[in-house]
Amino acid sequence: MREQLTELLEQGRSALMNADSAEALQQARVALLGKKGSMTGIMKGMGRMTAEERPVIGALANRIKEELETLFEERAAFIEEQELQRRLATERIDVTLPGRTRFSGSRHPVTLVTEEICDIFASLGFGVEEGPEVEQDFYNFEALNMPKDHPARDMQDTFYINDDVVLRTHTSPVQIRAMLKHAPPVRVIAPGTVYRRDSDITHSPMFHQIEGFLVDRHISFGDLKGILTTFITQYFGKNVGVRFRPSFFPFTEPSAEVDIQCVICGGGGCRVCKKSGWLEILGSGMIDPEVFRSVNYDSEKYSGFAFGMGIERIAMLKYGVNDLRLFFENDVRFLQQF
Ligand code: 2NL
Repeated sequence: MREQLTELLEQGRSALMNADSAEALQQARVALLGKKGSMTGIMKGMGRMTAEERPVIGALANRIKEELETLFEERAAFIEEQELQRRLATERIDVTLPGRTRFSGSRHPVTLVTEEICDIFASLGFGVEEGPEVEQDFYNFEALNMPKDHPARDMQDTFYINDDVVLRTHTSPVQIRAMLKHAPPVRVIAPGTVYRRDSDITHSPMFHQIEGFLVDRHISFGDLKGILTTFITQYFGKNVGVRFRPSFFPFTEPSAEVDIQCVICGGGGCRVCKKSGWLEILGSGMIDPEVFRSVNYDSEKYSGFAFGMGIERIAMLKYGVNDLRLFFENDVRFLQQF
């Protein structure tokens, strides 16, 4: 066995030293020292040895094993170094190559306008609130002075989930929830996605709105005009003309629609303003006492105003977009411009 072991050392040394790749070296190591390798084969003979011989041969086998392991490590380091030198000699990095262009995303114009408008109202002390898009009849209609037989609840306009659940048709239900949550004084702005059964060139079944309201003691129509005029001059510029026109909403009395001087023609009359010189951008009014009754606000003690606007419409005016459908097609050539 002694001879077998020294023979193994010699064979092993030349096998390891002749290996010229990491794979060949690993194979040689397994053949020598692996579970089914030569060393294991030789050691099976240990059983036939005398008690005196066994420790001597055992010690020799261990030394040879260590020697082979050391040879393996040295050869592995050598092969690795050789491979590194080969790559350094043959590979080149061309530092003049142009970098890879990455496309960075940009915010959707509807998101941009929503953020800008919320920022202005936040600076006026309004808190931003959100709520569910699938809404109960009570919050979307009933609490807003639109009882079951009200024409605005027509199946023509509303997506019904069932008799009592709808896709919200405006963000007013968020405000009803805010009133039920907070006692006056309170001012809240509610941006979000809304749904109506309407689809043609100028109507999308899914669009976006911002509504807001303010309730406190002694709030008058003058406060409504002041806050909305401040918002408009901040958003469209301080020289833009503003006018308030009488209107009607079930949830406000009195109500007013708000126009700005046409941002396209400056008031002279063009296609966008249909020759009138004015563009409608907001609906508003003093909150109806019926709404206060639904949310347990005391209308003897408190008054307030509310308003709403369509975001896509504002975005079209602000950025000169002439087709509503561009907002929903998500063509990057359109979106990249913002
Ligand atoms: C429009 C008109 C408006 C409101 C929305 C409102 C909400 C509550 C109570 C009273 Cl909780 N009013 N919202 C009031 C007037 C007009 O929106 O043209 N929107 C696009």
